[in-house]
Amino acid sequence: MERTHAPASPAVANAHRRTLYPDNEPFASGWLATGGPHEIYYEECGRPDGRPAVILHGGPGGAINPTMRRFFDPSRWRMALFDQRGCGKSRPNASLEDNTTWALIEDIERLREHLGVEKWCVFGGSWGSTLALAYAITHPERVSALVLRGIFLVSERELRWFYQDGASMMFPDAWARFLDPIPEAERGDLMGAYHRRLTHPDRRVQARAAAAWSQWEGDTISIRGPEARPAKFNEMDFAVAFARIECHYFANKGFFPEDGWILNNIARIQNIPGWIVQGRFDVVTPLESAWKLKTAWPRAHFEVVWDAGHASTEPGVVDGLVRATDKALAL
Ligand code: STX
Repeated sequence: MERTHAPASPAVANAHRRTLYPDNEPFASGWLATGGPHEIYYEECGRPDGRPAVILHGGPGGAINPTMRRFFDPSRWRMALFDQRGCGKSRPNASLEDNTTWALIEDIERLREHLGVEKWCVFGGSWGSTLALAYAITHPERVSALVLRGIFLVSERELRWFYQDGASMMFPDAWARFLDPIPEAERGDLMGAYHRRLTHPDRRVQARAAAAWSQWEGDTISIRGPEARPAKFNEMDFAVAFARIECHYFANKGFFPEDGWILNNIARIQNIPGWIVQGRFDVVTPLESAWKLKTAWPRAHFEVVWDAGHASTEPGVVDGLVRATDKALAL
């Protein structure tokens, strides 16, 4: 196993770390029809004749943002980014209709065909890693490499850790805010209690639950803790789509046919080159899942960042991911 060097302080470590590529603007964007109720917003960034990559955001329900264009060298890659069903600029907003992992995988294929790409590097963190793995397992011939961060397998164990009992012990302050909208009598099944509220016909009930749900994730995402909650988790439009879609997917256990489906089918991606970058102190998607993945997929490079939590912008995580996308160019 590779570890990033652990010097006396993050400041010393950061002096040796790669940083994001410069900000860049899409050279194309649009909405892709799905044949059903959803239209998918996508962007193409970098170089039109560059090496193809697709960037999958987290959540689910999290949406793309301009920082996500900066993990690949824009002078060498052709990046495709899209907002998954119901979130970001995809339409209709916050819709749970026909919104499943398998529908998202079909959207990736639809976008690939629309862009005339044969095979691409698939990049994703957190839920983006889940979706990348599920896509690669179902369409291995379309994947040239996988670059993954904050590995999330949507197992019952991970969901219980983050939404019922586990992470609560490390963030009792943030956890108290997560519990607040739910009466004591319903706290034995927080996922169920939140699901009822997030699918409630009264938008005010949805909004209150969505704010608390989203803030819980924002408070736990960075190694710097609740004080570093990113501003978007406080924005109501973001929070409602994020919370409704996440809870819908997790109440349905990711729509996987069985717990452990990704690891049970890992043989399908044995020959795909991969990079896994994982924060040691990731509380949202603890290291155990990345460890299980790299054990089952020995071909993948595995890097644990000693001073990082879950966020893609933790300096050591950026460093690992940027080095990985550079290496993927040499394939
Ligand atoms: N959700 C994990 C996840 O995929 C349980 C995720 N966490 N935060 C994000 O995604 C965003 C950064 C996209 C908001």
